[in-house]
Amino acid sequence: MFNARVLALRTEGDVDAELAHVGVQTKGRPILRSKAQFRAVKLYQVGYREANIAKQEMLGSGGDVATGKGISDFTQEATEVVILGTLQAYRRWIPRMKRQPFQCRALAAEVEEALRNYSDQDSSIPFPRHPLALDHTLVMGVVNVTPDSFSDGGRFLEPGAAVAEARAMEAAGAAILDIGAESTRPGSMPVDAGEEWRRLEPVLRGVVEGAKVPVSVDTYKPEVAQRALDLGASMVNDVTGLRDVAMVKLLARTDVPAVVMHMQGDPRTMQESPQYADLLGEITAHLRERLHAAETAGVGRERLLVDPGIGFGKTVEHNLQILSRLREIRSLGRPIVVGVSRKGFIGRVTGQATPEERLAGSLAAATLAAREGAHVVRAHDVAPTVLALQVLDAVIKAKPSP
Ligand code: HH2
Repeated sequence: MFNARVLALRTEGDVDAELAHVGVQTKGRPILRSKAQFRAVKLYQVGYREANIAKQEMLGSGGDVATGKGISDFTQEATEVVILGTLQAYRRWIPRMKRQPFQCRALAAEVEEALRNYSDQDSSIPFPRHPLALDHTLVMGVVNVTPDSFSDGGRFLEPGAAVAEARAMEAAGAAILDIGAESTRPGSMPVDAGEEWRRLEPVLRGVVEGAKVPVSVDTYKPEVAQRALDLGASMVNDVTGLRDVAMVKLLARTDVPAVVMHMQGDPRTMQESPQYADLLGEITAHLRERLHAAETAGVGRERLLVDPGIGFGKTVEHNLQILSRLREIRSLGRPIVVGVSRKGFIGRVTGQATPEERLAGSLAAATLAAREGAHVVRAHDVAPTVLALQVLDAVIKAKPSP
C-alpha cells in the first residue's frame, strides 16, 4: 500500500513544507509551488475577440477558459468567462495576454490584480492615530443605543449602561467599538438625524473618553457622522455603502477609515423578496463601483473596508452562500468586515427564535467567516467571539510540521 491521501494545501507555506518533506531542492520549489495552487477567475462582459484569445492563450499556458457557446463561432458578442488554471499557468498567460490587441491587456491586468489581492494576507486599517494591524481576526463590538434594534434594542438607551457595555467589550478584547443609534433591522423605520444624534451623543462622549480602541459610528447620515467625528469617533460604518454623496464628501475632507456595506433596497422593505441573478458577482460589482466612486471623490482606497451585508436584502440561502464563498470578495483587495452576530438566518438554521439564544450559531458563523477571509467580525457577544477567533487564528497560523 502507498497510503494515498489528498493534501489540503491552503497556503504557500503548506505547499513548501510538503515539497521540502519530499526532498525537493529549495531552488526547484517555486516552480512546483505555482503548480500546486489552482485558481478559477470569473470575468463579465468579455467581448468575443478577447474571450477567444484568452482561451487560445490559456490552452497554450496549461489551463483553459470556459466561455458562452456562441463565442467560438462569433454568434455571440460578449460573454461571461471562467478562467481555469494553476498559478503557473496564469504566470505564463498574463504576459502573453498583455501582448495581444483589443482589451486583452486590460483584462489580463485585472486578472493579475484579483489574483494578487486574493492571496495577499496581512494589511492594516489606517486609523489616523494608531493603525490596526490585520495580523489576526479583529472583533468589532456592537452597542446599539436604540429602542428597537433586533437583538439589544432598549438595553443601552440609558447612556451609563451603554458606556459600561462598551468598556466591558473593550476589556474582553474588542479591537473596535461600533456605536449605532438607528436600527436597520428588516422592517425598521428610519429616524431623523436630530433624534439619532440625541441618542448617540451622550454615549459616544462617554465611550470615546478614555477609550483605548478606535470608536466607529454606525450611521449613513453625513450630518450624524460629522458630529460623531468631531466628538472623537474615528471610523464611519455606513450600511448604505456611501449612497449619500455628502457622506463621500465628508470622508474626503477627513482621514478616517470607513466600512462600505452592500445592501439591496432599504431596511424598510429589503427582506420582502430579495433577488439576485448572480449573488457574489452582484455584490462584488456593487462594492467595486462604490470603492471607485469614493476614490474618484478623493477618499483613498486604503481607508475603505468592504462588507457583503449579511441580512441586508438577502434570503437565508443568500446569507449562507455569501459565507461559504466569502473569500471571493478578497479579490477587491480591501479588508472584509462581516456581521453575523445573532442574525435571523442563524435562528432559521437552528430553530432559535430569539436573538439571545443564538450565541453558539453566531460563534460558528463568525469563525467560519474568519476562516473564509473576513478580517473584522462585528459581534454583540465580544468575550466568547474573541476566544473562538483566538482558536481559529491559532489554526490558521499553525506551522506545517514534519
Ligand atoms: N449589521 C447591522 C448593523 N450594522 N454594519 C455592518 N458593517 N455590517 C453588518 O452586518 C451590520 C452593520 C445589524 O445589526 P445590529 O446593529 O445589531 O441591529 P440593528 O440594525 O437592529 O440595530
